[in-house]
Amino acid sequence: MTNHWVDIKNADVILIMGGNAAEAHPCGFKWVTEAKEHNKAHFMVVDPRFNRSASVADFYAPIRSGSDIVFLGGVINYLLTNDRIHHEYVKNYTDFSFIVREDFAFDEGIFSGYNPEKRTYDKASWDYELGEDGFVKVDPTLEHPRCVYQWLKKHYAGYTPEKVESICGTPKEKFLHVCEKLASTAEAGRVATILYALGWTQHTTGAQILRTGAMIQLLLGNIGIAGGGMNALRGHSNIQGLTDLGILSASLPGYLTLPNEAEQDYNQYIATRTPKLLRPGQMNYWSNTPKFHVSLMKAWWGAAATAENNWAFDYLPKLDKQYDMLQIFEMMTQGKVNGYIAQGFNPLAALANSNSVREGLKKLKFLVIMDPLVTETSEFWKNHGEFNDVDSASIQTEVFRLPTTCFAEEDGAVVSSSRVLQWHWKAAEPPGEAKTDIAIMSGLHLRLKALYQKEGGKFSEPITNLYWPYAEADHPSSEEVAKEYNGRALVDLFDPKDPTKLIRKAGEQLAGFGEMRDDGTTLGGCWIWAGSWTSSGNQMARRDNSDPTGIGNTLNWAWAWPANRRVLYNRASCDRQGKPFNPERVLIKWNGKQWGGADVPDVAVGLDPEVINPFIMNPEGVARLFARKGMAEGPFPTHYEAFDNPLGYNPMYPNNKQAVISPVMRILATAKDTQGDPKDYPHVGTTYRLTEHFHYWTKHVQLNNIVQPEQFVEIGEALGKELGIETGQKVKVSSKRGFVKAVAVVTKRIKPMKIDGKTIHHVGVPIHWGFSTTGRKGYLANNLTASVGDGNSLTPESKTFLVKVEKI
Ligand SMILES: Nc1nc2c(c(=O)[nH]1)N[C@H]1C(S)=C(S)[C@@H](COP(=O)(O)OP(=O)(O)OC[C@H]3O[C@@H](n4cnc5c(=O)[nH]c(N)nc54)[C@H](O)[C@@H]3O)O[C@H]1N2
Ligand SMILES: Nc1nc2c(c(=O)[nH]1)N[C@H]1C(S)=C(S)[C@@H](COP(=O)(O)OP(=O)(O)OC[C@H]3O[C@@H](n4cnc5c(=O)[nH]c(N)nc54)[C@H](O)[C@@H]3O)O[C@H]1N2
Ligand SMILES: [Mo]
Repeated sequence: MTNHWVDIKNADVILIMGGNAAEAHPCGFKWVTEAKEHNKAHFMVVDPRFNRSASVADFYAPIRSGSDIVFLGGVINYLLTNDRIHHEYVKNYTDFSFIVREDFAFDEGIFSGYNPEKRTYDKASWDYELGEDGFVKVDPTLEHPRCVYQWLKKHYAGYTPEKVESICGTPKEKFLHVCEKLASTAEAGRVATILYALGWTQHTTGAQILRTGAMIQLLLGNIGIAGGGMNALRGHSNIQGLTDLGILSASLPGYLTLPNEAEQDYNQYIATRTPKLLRPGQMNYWSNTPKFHVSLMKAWWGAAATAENNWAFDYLPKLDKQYDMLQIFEMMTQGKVNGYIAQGFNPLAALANSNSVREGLKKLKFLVIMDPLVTETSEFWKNHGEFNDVDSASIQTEVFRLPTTCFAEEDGAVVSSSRVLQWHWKAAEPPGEAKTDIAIMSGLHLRLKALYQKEGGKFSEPITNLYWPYAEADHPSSEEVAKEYNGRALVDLFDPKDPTKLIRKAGEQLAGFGEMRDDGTTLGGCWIWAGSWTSSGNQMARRDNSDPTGIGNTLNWAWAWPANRRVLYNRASCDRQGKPFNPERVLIKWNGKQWGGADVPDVAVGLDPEVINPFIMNPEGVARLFARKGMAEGPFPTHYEAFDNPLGYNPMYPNNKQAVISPVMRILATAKDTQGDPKDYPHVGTTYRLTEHFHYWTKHVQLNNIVQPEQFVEIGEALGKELGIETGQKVKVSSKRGFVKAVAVVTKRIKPMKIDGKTIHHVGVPIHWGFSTTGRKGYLANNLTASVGDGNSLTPESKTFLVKVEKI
């Protein structure tokens, strides 16, 4: 979230699109209710189903699953053609006036630089035009035909209300209602928030859907504003912490990135991560990368990370590809993986295309499961009749189960969607042989280290030299690990401006990332978390919820990254002179001498408010409507159909076969020949959650099984009538990849849509069933989905696929 849960109460307009917060985030959803009650907020839901959130909304509009970019592109078109944008904000704080390179082009769904054989882009032309001084050329009059504003207008001109109706199935007047309500927040005194989750992310165009939402918020001047923002309602408890810590294949902690295969040279690696300024007088925060990177290397390898060995740069893997889960499971099916550790992860149930995942698991030599529970993955080798019909005797994979504790059985911090790190305390002793994840991982590490030390081995230094300064080597405490993330001084640190002034004594905790150094004198495991455990103690354990201004920021409750800031980019809530756009909801303001207010100011260096623009993480200082080379599909979000799609062509660019599906969609070998044909699979399937279950584990809990006892699928009344299916009857739902059998719920909540003249029905498949359960067994929803992913995030397309429904 750019903002935070409580801040939703400050919104005038709320759009939930691509999420169902009333169902999946019922506790945080109360802030939507607060906004409605105390702020008369207008609350809108756009979803293929009239879902639980829609049932308490002021307004609901249907949309065909997989078509959100048409809808949101249509909103951009509406805002630009009707001139409903926040002019001052857009002019000063975005790249509206920046000029784009002359060789950048777009034609019928494809940008310049496309190689159809390799399905990749050469992104060279996707850039601003630079002057001789190295800075981007701008045209403040906005008349230059290649300025971002003119490009935007041109790119979205075809995204008309009529197109939205015919491609998304959203009636034109409903679409225009959403446009009008969002547009009402272009004025400084009003603000809209956008709340989203998997209905946006789990598409092969997912990352671009989110971008389109963010572009709308920028045009409206709603980023950095109380009650505004782009707010990802995150999933698992602490999944925010997972991304913060970089537990993704290509990431390092704090959104630093691993080198790729071509980056063998340390200086080159650092140089590409410390970009040059693109506009005069700006400040690019990533220029601090070496301080964060070196502090991280010191945390991992201690004395073994030296200036001479480039701070152990050679110890980092250099990636030849992104080893995300789709990739690993593809390699597994090809017999290229010996062993796999599933830690708190149930891939057989969770990952797309379960049948292919199972084939991969069968080819492993060994599989380690770290989980408090038995899972489908830990039992993949066991015959469960129709639900997991395998021949156990033929499976050679050796499976080890290492029982872990769960969160209530250990101390630690959980990071919420709000970026708030909140400490919690152990409530119970673990049962049986269960050990904490830290103890298990430490045990593995120490044994591997001992083996390498005894027997030697190729390039063992990254393991044998790992810095391990914990009191009990086989069980570091949560406190020790948390303090390491924050960082500490390794020697006495003096003020760079006044070398006689001591700021930190050797061993002392750092106060924030501003104290990190690139000369090996500081250590810190996750720079964005610096400040969470300072010399005055554990900031995450703070529990003072006082809120002097009433805006909801509670700066003394736990601790938020970065720097305890509650609303990111809050500098953008004020004009260039530092005067709040909305004097009624002040986050920060400039009093002529300094910044102050209800939040930690997001300003770079010095206090001159007129010089440095608010988006200091970009070398141009402003937010990008033109994404330059940042996205795989192109600088402007563009509509493509899903891998499985009901039309077989792209109704936005009907004359171009290259642009039917995303031209850079990740299509795994395991997805080959698995694309569904609408002739065989005419309905649009989607998967989702129910409040009463949490993924695949609450089916071990009797109470949850009582309230939600049996697997079901939802179809609309029209489809029910067409197929002669009534509520309570058993149906089979199949895709090109597999099938599920379940009880039908025939509902008014799903209505047929007319898409480019063709009638389309949606079929809803809740995800929670499987065969490892103390309740009734069911089929894995992911029997239906394909091994394809978004070209940027590699997220599987769980939200749109083609199915056929039959009565059994
Ligand atoms: N009770 C409960 N709560 C949970 C979870 C749980 O398992 N149980 N899981 C947690 C996790 S890990 C996560 S990630 C979150 C997920 O939170 P959400 O994303 O809110 O949950 P979902 O139910 O997966 O999907 C949300 C909505 O997306 C809609 N949708 C499908 N396709 C499209 C589309 O193309 N466009 C639009 N606009 N909408 C579409 C679906 O109809 C559904 O209403 O929930 C978290 N909360
Ligand atoms: N078709 C379809 N597929 C989906 C989705 C969808 O909407 N549709 N949603 C996707 C999303 S957003 C998610 S997040 C995934 C969820 O997929 P998973 O994360 O694989 O599902 P969970 O059942 O939550 O599995 C987490 C496991 O962690 C264990 N666990 C709990 N606490 C601890 C602990 O402290 N330590 C360890 N080691 N283990 C612990 C639990 O017992 C559980 O077995 O599913 C994804 N798959
Ligand atoms: Mo999730």
